[in-house]
Amino acid sequence: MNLFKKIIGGFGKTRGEVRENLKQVLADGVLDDDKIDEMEEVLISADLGVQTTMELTDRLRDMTQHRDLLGDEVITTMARELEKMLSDLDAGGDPEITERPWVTFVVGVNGSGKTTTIGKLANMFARRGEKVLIVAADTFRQAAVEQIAIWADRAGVEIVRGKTGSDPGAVVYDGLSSAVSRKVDRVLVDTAGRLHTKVNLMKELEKLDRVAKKIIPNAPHEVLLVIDGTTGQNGLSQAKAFVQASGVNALAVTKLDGTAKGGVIVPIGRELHLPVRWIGLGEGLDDLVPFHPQMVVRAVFGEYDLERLEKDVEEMKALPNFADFGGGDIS
Ligand SMILES: Nc1nc2c(ncn2[C@@H]2O[C@H](COP(=O)(O)OP(=O)(O)OP(=O)(O)O)[C@@H](O)[C@H]2O)c(=O)[nH]1
Ligand SMILES: [Mg+2]
Repeated sequence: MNLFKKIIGGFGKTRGEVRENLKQVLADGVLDDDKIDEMEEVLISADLGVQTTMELTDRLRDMTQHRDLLGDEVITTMARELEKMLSDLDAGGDPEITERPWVTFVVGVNGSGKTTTIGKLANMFARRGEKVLIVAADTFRQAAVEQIAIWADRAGVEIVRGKTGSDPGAVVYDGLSSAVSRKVDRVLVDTAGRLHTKVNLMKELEKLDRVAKKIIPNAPHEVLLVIDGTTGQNGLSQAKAFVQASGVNALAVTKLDGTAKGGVIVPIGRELHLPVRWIGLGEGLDDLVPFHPQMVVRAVFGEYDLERLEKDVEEMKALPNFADFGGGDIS
């Protein structure tokens, strides 16, 4: 499916709420200070963040000094300004791999979507033809190893696991040793959910780091913090604390499909000063896409008739020569 269409669909809840509310605010007359105040409320309730919202509405206020802005034009102008404000954010997706095996630790608070994200990443890398190994270092929870094994199976990749209750350090040691001998391209290490306030558990991450370096001196190449996008501003402050307490150097934000507050991706991107590599837009194997700030802004604020888009795509798929297009990017 087309990436952009996927993002439009994934941000459907946020988009529905934000566009509908903005349209109500802007229903009649030119943009004035009262309307700008109401717009602020809409944007803040979509979790765009106070700072970004204020910067954005200041720009709109400046513009109204020079000319009248009306209805949809306000939304389009605002979206364009927001795109500009986000243009300095790092692009998402995969960093350039400078070594193989490339080791990624996946960390975060309980239930944020670590295991699911690993499944989706493993699938994506495997489809690209890379040799992927999952290391199941979440030995804490009973069902955790079985859960990650199911994802490994779905993605068709190999897994190294330890018994429930066994030492995660030992699993990482075995996993990375095996990755080296099997000459894999990627290692994805699943870790137990933890709060940044739990000193012992944070120390455990440091230990995993030390163990990994014994086998591969540059490992982990990436420490990916998975943030639950439905937890809004709370999730953001939690993430800040997590980043300070550990060696996180990349972010993934999940469950953006399940919330009307998907605007949170903006303050996460701007305030954590780390690249948002991936966004999760569903529970399926394919529901992970690279973060592209401009695409997200357009998906939330742009004018699209999704139903119409779907229908057209279905009709095109039914055409006899559709296979010639490879069934790919048509929308
Ligand atoms: N809608 C939606 N659900 C998601 C997404 N990512 C994960 N989930 C769901 O969130 C729940 C928790 O996901 P897990 O991957 O088990 O989270 P975790 O961080 O590994 O959890 P712990 O190992 O217990 O800390 C599951 O029900 C997932 O299906 C997403 O992008 N969208
Ligand atoms: Mg998990």
